Amino acid sequence: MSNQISRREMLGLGVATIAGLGLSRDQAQATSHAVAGAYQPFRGYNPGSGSARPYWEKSYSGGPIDVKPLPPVLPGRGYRPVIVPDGAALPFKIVDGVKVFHLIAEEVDHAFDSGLIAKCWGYNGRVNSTVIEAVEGERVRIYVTNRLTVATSVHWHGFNLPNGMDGVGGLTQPYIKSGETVKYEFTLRQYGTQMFHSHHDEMTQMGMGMIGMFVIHPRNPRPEHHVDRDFSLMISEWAIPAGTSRPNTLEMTDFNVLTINGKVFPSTAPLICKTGDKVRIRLGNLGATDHHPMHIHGYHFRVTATDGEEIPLSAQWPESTVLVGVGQTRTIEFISDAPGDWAFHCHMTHHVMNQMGHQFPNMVGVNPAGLDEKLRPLLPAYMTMGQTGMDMGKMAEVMPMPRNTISMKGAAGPFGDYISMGGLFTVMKVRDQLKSYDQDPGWYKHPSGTVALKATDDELRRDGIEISNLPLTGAAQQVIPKATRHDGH
Ligand SMILES: [Cu+2]
Repeated sequence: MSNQISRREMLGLGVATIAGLGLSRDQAQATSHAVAGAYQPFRGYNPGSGSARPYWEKSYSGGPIDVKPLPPVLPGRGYRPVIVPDGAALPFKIVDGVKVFHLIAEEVDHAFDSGLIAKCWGYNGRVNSTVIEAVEGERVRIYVTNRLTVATSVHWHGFNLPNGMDGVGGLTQPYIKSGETVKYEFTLRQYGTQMFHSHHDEMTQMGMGMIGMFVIHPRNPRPEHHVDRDFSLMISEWAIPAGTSRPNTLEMTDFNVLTINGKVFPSTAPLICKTGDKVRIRLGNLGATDHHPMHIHGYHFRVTATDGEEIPLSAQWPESTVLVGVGQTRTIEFISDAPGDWAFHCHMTHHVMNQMGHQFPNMVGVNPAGLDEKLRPLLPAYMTMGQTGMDMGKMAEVMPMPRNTISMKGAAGPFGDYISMGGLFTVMKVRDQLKSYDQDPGWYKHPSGTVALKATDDELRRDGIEISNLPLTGAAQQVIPKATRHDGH
């Protein structure tokens, strides 16, 4: 009995909780159908901030639907627009106090990289990188014109909205048929990083590129909402066999093109910051199958929002890798106080490869001496690959590739060596001085003595590191023929 709460105690607890929130029983039981006048902006979960919402509330759907919207806000006036590397925000106009957008679903010849162009589907001429931006409390009207040859619909992912605006083709609305224009309209009763995507034949349509970010800025930003750099990055994955130019949306596991805002490294635009900036990166994942542990070098960040909902300061996780699952958004924030060229990438090693990085026999550790010479008379372009791993960023330069194909990875780096990365990889460039955020500052110039370089003989001698007498151990002992061994055995 001592471990159980009696019914009387439970009732007492209920009354105390309701009293603590300053609500009457009637208010606490109010439903979303109650009309509540003008929309009340959310003032945050943090204690002491005069929160309009209790930490946990009965309704998690944004409260009453029938609220009077608040006036529209212009970019640069009430909010600072997000930065969309390799993309852009959708333009809007204001008609009678409503923000009006026009989304156009269409086929796009999309360049993942200068070497790979494919017929994809997207919105307003872009693939994965058209962002809709608005402000909490606004009324938005979004016309969707379908210029595809098949029906579609648009789902507003993570939104608290009337059911008939939810965009599930066949369930909450008729399809948007080819050539038709459909009108969505609702009031934004929340803020945060949300997304939108086709919700008809998802496997095909999302796989062809019909996804995007939808950023809702807070109506009354608190000081902690201010950032200097606010990046919006949408992650996706594609199966485009080498030499072809149309994504294979039937593929379920073997993706060979992994993108940030529709681009693969080295074509992903760098994230340019000044030393000391407060940086926010909004990450969304609407790929088919894979979750992506996105990792930053040189820093730890705080995860400040999940699926667009803010995390109270006391519950924020410090991390250097955040898992962005399919259908999720994660918002991370940090101060860019360490200058340099910092890698920011998915930590699944197969996700930092481009095309051509799969479907070869495993040759690691195999000595194929003479094999290439023997086979060349039969197969002039033959080259055994992978016996020392896949350190072949320059492959495109030394072997012929099918047309419309990008090499599996790699870009010329500042030291003459290739950066052996592709896919879900970008570089955050932090500089003490910047001419402009819009201009790539080039490679970082490291202060003298701060780069890992080949050790000198003097250094080795000083620290007693013997190289010439190193006994061979483990695998090296087994692989290297006896005649070449120098350890006297
Ligand atoms: Cu990944």
